[in-house]
Amino acid sequence: MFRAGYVALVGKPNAGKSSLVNALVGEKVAIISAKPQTTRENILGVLTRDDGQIVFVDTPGIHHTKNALSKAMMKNVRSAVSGVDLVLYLIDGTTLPDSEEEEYIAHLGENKLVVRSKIDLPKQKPFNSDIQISSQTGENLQVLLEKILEKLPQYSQPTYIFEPDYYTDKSVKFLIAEEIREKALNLLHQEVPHGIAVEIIKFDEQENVVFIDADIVCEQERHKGMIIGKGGEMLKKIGSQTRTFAEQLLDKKIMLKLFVKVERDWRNKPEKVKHLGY
Ligand SMILES: Nc1nc2c(ncn2[C@@H]2O[C@H](COP(=O)(O)OP(=O)(O)O)[C@@H](O)[C@H]2O)c(=O)[nH]1
Ligand SMILES: [Mg+2]
Repeated sequence: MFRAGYVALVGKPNAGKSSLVNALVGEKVAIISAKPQTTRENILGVLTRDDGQIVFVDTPGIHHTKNALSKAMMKNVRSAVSGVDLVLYLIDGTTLPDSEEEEYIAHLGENKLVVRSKIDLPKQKPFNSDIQISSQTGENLQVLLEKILEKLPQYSQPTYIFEPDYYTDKSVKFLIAEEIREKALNLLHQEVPHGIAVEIIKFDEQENVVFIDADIVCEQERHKGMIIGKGGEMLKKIGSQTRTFAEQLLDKKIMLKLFVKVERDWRNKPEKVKHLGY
């Protein structure tokens, strides 16, 4: 028997959704950071096995701020949840669900699994869940996959939603832009990271080398200074860490040039949010 279907991952920012998708798919489709609201749009990660195919939909976290970027992100969450076969609701095991979350979970109905995440961490809090996992150690991930498959539509023969070797709906350009954003998020401190977007402005793939130019868009002149860093050190670090990922992804030499651009208050401007792809 073959099973195939769509599974959305929902939960608060930082619950570990993107880490879980990457761990289950076995490829890095979504960037990870300790800063909330890292994931901005829905990302598909596809796992294909002999007995089934699971299409994971990683979503931005559920949150309540009101700028144009947040609104676009929440719209992405709602659209992911409607029309999937199963929802995984993730809760960081070191926290307790609040009343809004409880209500949201109840409202999801039958086709859901409540997943306690990060069980490798000490100081776990008591709450009910269907399964407990750690993306870091891999604990219970195989059991989770079995539980997911059980809940997906059945077919008498292999019925693929996507080609078996396909693992994400995102382009190489998107994955590299996101990698730049992840490196910036993880290397920069303070208030800068939330206001960052990355736009690939040149992607020229030759036989042995790929030339990539990208803009890191920030909201203020002083943020620009922080992203560039003293003597260009910060920008250099972001670039070299991204290059390692891109070279593995494309199996070619990467010539990466990063620029920093100020777009005042872009997160409050719907047209800018849209232009930047969110
Ligand atoms: N210890 C531990 N940390 C985790 C685990 N899963 C995710 N994290 C961390 O939690 C933070 C948020 O993870 P992320 O996957 O980006 O969460 P998302 O916002 O729900 O997508 C990151 O710092 C991750 O490294 C886990 O299983 N164990
Ligand atoms: Mg995420």
